[in-house]
Amino acid sequence: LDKMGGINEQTFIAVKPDGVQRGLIGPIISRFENRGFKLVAIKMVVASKEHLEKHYSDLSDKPFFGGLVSYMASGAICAMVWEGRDVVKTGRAILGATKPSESSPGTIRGDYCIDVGRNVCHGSDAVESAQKEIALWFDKSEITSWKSAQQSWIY
Ligand code: RTP
Repeated sequence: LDKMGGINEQTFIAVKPDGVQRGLIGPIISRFENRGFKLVAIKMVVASKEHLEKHYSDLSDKPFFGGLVSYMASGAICAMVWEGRDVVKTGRAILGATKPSESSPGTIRGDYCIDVGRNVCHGSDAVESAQKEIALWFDKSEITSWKSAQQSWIY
């Protein structure tokens, strides 16, 4: 087995407007950094409703869709791309279950929120959706390629 296999997998992680307002960008970044993942893109964005309707197009028939889009458009979001082996799946585990009442203590949602409509963070749910979301939120030129000096200690 190639020891470096899959280490270029990427996921889209966002700190939602409530997370930004509550000062949780730092703690959220720390959890991904501490795990050993590599931050390859980051920016603050106030997204338009049109952009968010595209981002959440799979949820357009849900009763909470309008409220979700308004909440996400209500302030600045910290948009990021994180890289590393199994980062999509592990990223979801770091975030915790969508419903805070089901997210374990030790996860971001399990430690920082109560309400599903104010659940502080987003993470792509599959490798294919990650690729779509990264392309929606970032231009290729905004995604860096750099070699972590710690890499040989992580893999
Ligand atoms: P996310 O996309 O934000 O990482 O969340 P997710 O995949 O874990 O959950 P998903 O089912 O895709 O829902 C997206 C976001 O919609 C909001 N939501 N509100 N009011 C409700 O019942 C409800 N259900 C979901 C949450 O903010 C959820 O993260």
